[in-house]
Amino acid sequence: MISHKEWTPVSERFLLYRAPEPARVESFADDVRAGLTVPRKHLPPKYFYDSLGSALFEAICELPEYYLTRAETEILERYAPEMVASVDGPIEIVEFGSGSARKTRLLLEAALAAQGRVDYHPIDISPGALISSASTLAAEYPGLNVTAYASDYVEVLRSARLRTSQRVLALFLGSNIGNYDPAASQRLLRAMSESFKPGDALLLGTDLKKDPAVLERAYNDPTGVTAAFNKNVLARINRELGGAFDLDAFEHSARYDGARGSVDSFLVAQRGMTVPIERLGIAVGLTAAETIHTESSHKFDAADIAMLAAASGFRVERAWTDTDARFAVTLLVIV
Ligand code: AVJ
Repeated sequence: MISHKEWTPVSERFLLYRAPEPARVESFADDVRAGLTVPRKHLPPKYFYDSLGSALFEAICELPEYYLTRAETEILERYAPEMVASVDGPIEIVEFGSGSARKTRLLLEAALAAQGRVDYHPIDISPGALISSASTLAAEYPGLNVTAYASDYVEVLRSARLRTSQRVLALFLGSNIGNYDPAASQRLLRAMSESFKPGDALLLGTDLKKDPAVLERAYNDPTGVTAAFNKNVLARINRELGGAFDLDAFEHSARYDGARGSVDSFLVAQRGMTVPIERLGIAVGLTAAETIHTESSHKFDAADIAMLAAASGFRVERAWTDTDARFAVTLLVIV
């Protein structure tokens, strides 16, 4: 049953879907309870992105150490028209994790140049970031028709809300896929290949495997922006769930694990403590040096990408990299 309260016509060419607030608070509460009441504590990285967390991530993208965004932007600046031309149009664009949409513009402009009008469906967990970027884009490009979804990706894919009729070019940029472990990334891409049609395409942005020192530097900036981003998930538990975390009692840690191929981020308790979380009716006990795993950022090579594609209903059509081969954008087509 689709409730009309979930849809807001923000402007003439911008329609917004918002997952109901109680459901969103509930799933945050459930995931925090599930992650902090087990021996190996963990929190899902999607909860970094409230409006402060999204702003901190934007700041991360400006860090000299965090080369990912610049490398991907370089690729799109050079190849966006070629990418769009690689798919039989007319296309509509579905974007998973649109964020500030700076890179998306390059693809939207290429599609608008090719066909004049474009339906654009951004999906993002952060309503604030989504609304501000989608309304800017709708105002700026008269040929753009925006239907935005403030929701979890899988929820949108599994529901009947996302309706596409033309050839779909889906975008999953920024190495956001890196936050999923191999089994979960296969499930997510499988959900995409099953929601769209054979011949529809996905542009997948992936950070590439490289010197571990370079990878670790990207997640351990000396200005402490990444540490603040990581700790923001605890700040969110304090704000939204009545938690009592002392953020100063945690240290940010990020290490490359070569066997897993991921930079794994943790919050490390600097002393033993008991932290009540009022709205959950629990108190979380941590020992000195105990860790909370907050994020894994998987890194890829061409074989990893080919394997992921084959396991989830896609084939690799083409790939583009930046001049230093740090990052890849791969065009996958649904078979
Ligand atoms: C947005 C998930 C791609 O893993 O590189 C940046 C998030 N975390 N610095 C990443 C992030 C710490 C980022 N992704």
